[in-house]
Amino acid sequence: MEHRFSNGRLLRLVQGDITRLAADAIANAANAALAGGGGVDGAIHRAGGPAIMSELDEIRARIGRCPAGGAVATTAGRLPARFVFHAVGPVYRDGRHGEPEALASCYRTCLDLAEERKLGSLSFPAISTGVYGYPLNEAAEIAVGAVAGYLAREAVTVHEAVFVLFLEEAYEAFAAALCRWAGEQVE
Ligand code: AR6
Repeated sequence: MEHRFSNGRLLRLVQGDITRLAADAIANAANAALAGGGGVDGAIHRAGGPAIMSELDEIRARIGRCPAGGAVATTAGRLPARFVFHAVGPVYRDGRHGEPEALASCYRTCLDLAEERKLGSLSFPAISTGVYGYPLNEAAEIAVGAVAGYLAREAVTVHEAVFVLFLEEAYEAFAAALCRWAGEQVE
């Protein structure tokens, strides 16, 4: 499924493994310690190789932890991309502890990192919807709202953003959120 904005930018949804899809940058669902882990984080480090962790070691030595809502950039190693943006999603409690703002900020920070590097394409997993327990429908609404709102602006260098959803239920939730978002826009 895809949505083309009136400024020509494209938002796509794909079901699959984010490490297999080429993009200028791939977003990762990381943790505040930038220490690697399971889920999509494990898959990205496995496929990208040790160069990613050695760059994260340097970043950690410089800045310590990365707060929820933030992201840091590294090489993509062997992945079919130039950069990985390690975004730290919020751990879901009840949605009233800043989780929606932190989740939206993850996506926007990655888009800012892409803009700073003048990149054309960026792929995202469904941040926080695995181990961090964010309810899928709420997370989809926030993710689609943040990325679509960003792409709809004029003069962004990112011409294509792709949500790569591992599970069918995640794909369905994001597709429903994108339909709703598109239906609410008056172009
Ligand atoms: N490609 C795309 N999406 C994937 C892949 C893949 N290869 N593998 C899993 N997913 P999670 P979180 C989906 O748990 O909730 C890690 O240990 C998965 O189905 O990876 O943000 C980190 O180090 C789910 O929808 O990330 C942190 O400690 C989504 O990716 C913690 O987990 C996110 O699930 C972060 O938790």
